[in-house]
Amino acid sequence: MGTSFPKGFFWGGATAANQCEGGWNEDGRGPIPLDMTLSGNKVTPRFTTMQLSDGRVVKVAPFAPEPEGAKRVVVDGEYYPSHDAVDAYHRYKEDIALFAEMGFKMLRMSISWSRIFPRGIESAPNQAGLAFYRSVFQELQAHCIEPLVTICHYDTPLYIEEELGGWSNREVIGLFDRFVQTIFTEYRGLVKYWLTFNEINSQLVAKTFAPEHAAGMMQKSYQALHNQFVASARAVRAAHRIDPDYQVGCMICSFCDYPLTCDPHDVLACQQKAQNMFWYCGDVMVRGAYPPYAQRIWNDDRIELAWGDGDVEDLKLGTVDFFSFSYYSTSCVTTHEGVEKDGAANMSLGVKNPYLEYSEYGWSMDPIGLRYLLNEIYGRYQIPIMVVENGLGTTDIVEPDGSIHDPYRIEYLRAHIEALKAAIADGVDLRAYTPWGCIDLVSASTGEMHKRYGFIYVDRHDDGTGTFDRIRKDSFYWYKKVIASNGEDL
Ligand code: BGP
Repeated sequence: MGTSFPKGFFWGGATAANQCEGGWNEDGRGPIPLDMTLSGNKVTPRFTTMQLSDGRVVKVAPFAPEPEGAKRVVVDGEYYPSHDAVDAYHRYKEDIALFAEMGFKMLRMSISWSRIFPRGIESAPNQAGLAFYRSVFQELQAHCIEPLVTICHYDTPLYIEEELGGWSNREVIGLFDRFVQTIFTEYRGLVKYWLTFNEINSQLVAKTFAPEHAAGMMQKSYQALHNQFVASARAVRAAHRIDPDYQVGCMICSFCDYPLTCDPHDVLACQQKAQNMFWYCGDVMVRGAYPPYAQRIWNDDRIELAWGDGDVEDLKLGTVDFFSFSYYSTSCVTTHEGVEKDGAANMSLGVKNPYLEYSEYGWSMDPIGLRYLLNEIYGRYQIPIMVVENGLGTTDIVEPDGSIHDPYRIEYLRAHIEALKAAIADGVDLRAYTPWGCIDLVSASTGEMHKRYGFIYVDRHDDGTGTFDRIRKDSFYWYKKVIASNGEDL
């Protein structure tokens, strides 16, 4: 092909605090909604246990409206995956040593907001929380691994969600300001790359999962998203003020779709889905203003956004330095009836593509789509890009001799790295690749442990048993070789 990965390319992996740390109530950390949510079974995403105002305890399905006045509660004897997760809070040094052994140049990780501000509203940060991440960053620095830090990865403090009404309340922007300014000041010299919100567009899927509650939910979701756009833009401005070397990116979940047929209705529906679910966020965060088609979206969903003084200016002046996204699978869009839908717990929300193979979780595997999407994004924005999540979530088997053979994972990642290489040859300015769950961790959509992505296996199981021992899978040795050859030896 001629073109290869550039020198200094950031090979690495990605994690998130709530899915790997555990230590949910240690050293002053405050709870987040996910700490109060039960693991579901294989096909049912997590339920939330809530106490009604009359004292009764009920389980509330994902995306269902929460009963008035109900509070999330933790019930004795039930298993909450985030409480211990894979115990990275206590084992991060061992984990970082393993990442270094693979040759990682970058680790995408997140800071748990409620370790720093337990309820989100305190006027002074929790020193133990600050010290924890300082120690993690120093450990990474000692191993020459560059952190890429997600500031908010699905873990807004519970207090903000329950008492303040979450992100649809504008006040939260100010609380986020204080949080980001604290960490930007604290970690100067230890961190350079930041992402504001993980998969900021994911809150838009509620409509498709729960159409019966769509009206009120969408008004709330779009307002919450607007407030996050403003908070993110203000964070970019604060970062550049505090340290001109800071680079801040957006992080968007890739809804990458194809029209199922060449019926123009399908083609138009596909274009509109991409605008609604993907470009809507990228356009605001990269270009600094809502795109013209936003008006169509607001009209369709009868959205009326409340704007604050200064929002227009913040959005305009707080555009991101680079674009990042998660990529797992693609989907199809059709206006025709009777076509089979994608698998459960799959955010792509489309119909099956007859040309693709599917994982056991019903996620399509489409490396060509990655090259296609990278070209689409770069053609539109022409700013550096990082692919900060990608991978195959599946069951792994530990052999009697302790080895783990995962050729399916190697095959998936190899094909996707080839697609990255092809996109670079197409002219895309790609800077980093951090596959998801580089060490096994709790699944976001199912709360399971046995949906594994890692190069490193963790002995932890769906019922909460296990030793937390770390074991190198075959893919560990393969990825090490890939990194050592800068993507040549696949
Ligand atoms: C993304 C999230 C991650 C992660 C990943 C895999 O949407 O940003 O937090 O978990 O998906 O999804 P899952 O864990 O549901 O397999």
